[in-house]
Amino acid sequence: MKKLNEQDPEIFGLIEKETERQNFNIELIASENFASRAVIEAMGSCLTNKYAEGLPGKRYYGGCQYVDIIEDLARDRAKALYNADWVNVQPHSGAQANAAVYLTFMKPGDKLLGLDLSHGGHLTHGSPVNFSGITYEAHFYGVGKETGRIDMDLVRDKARKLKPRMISIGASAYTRDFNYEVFAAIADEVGAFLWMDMAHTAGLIAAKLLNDPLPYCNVVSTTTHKTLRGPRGGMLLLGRDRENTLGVVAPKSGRVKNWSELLDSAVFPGTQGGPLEHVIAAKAVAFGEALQPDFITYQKQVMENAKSMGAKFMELGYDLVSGGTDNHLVLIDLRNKGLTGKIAEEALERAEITVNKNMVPFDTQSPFVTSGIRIGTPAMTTRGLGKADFEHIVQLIDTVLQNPDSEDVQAKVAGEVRAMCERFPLYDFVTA
Ligand code: DSN
Repeated sequence: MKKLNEQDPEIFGLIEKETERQNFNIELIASENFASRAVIEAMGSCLTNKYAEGLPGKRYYGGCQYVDIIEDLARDRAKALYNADWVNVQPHSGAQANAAVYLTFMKPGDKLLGLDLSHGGHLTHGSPVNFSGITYEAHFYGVGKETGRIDMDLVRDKARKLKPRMISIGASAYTRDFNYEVFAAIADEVGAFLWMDMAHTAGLIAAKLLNDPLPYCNVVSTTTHKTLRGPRGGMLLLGRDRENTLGVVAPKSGRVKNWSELLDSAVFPGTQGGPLEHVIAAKAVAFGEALQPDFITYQKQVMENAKSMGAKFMELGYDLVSGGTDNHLVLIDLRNKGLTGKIAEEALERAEITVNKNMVPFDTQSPFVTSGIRIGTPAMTTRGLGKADFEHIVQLIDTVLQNPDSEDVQAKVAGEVRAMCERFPLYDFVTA
């Protein structure tokens, strides 16, 4: 980044600081990861200059011969990764992918049934402060108080009562797998569309370590930067097997269009303008990486690390929502430790350990304070940490949380964090 340093030392200096932060913090935000150098190089390319509204072979601009090939490669690799019938790699983010889902399957005022945000759901699944909750009539299912797991009887009862137009699955703070077969049976019974937002678990699903939603859902959306370890962005997918029981008539022509056409139009021109071809190239690179055998090894390690971390936390008396994990994260209810999520997040940050405060089911605190923290393994597993390292991290976290006001403890732990990060080098190229 020599040129950037010469031309704009202010921005360069801040990127340098952020690189340093990423290199020497223990990064445990469950939705974050470290993209490879190849992915970052593709994102930093001249493809950012190109307008390419439309799809490969059907663009509104000339000069698209190379971005067409790149976008086709991204689509083909994604299809191979998920055994999908169709994908759209243009959504700028997960929220944009989800906007296209709504535009395709719902009309304003239609009913949605999704997982409650405070039980692990996502803002775009009907929260009243999000376009999804503002535009559609959102209703929620949640987890059982005792089990911490989604209560499928509750989902069925609510679905029967409400007759929603769409049922959403997917979460940002849920530690168990989903039973898509049961969700699909409920959706079929009440005549609802079924949508899975697999943003958090896309990498684990690609590695076939979690159940596959594609055969059961009418549509699947995702981000590409979490467990999937690509660039920041979104994607939509259709499976091969799901029989679509409800037809959609295109608003203008009156012609019954197939789902892929409707979803493509919902992305562009429905909700977006020009696609980010530099990010699409980086998605293609990341999907290429995910098709390699070592990606499965990585995802297995992500899961094993999360399980070990969860077991260690429980050994130290922490209360894990649902009593453990099937995926890449643990959700800790800190009430038995007399702490809030806010206090824990801030104390850990001073010790160079990054987590996020998180609502836990049936939380008694506000979203700005919360009773929990969410901790994920994808990023530090990318750096090469294994089971024993994660158990050591739990010890460090416990040391900080036992003394959340002690600057001495935080400084001592920060020293250990730095030593650990030095053993697992990350980026030396971003500002080199
Ligand atoms: N913000 C993401 C997360 O942290 O889970 C979801 O979009």
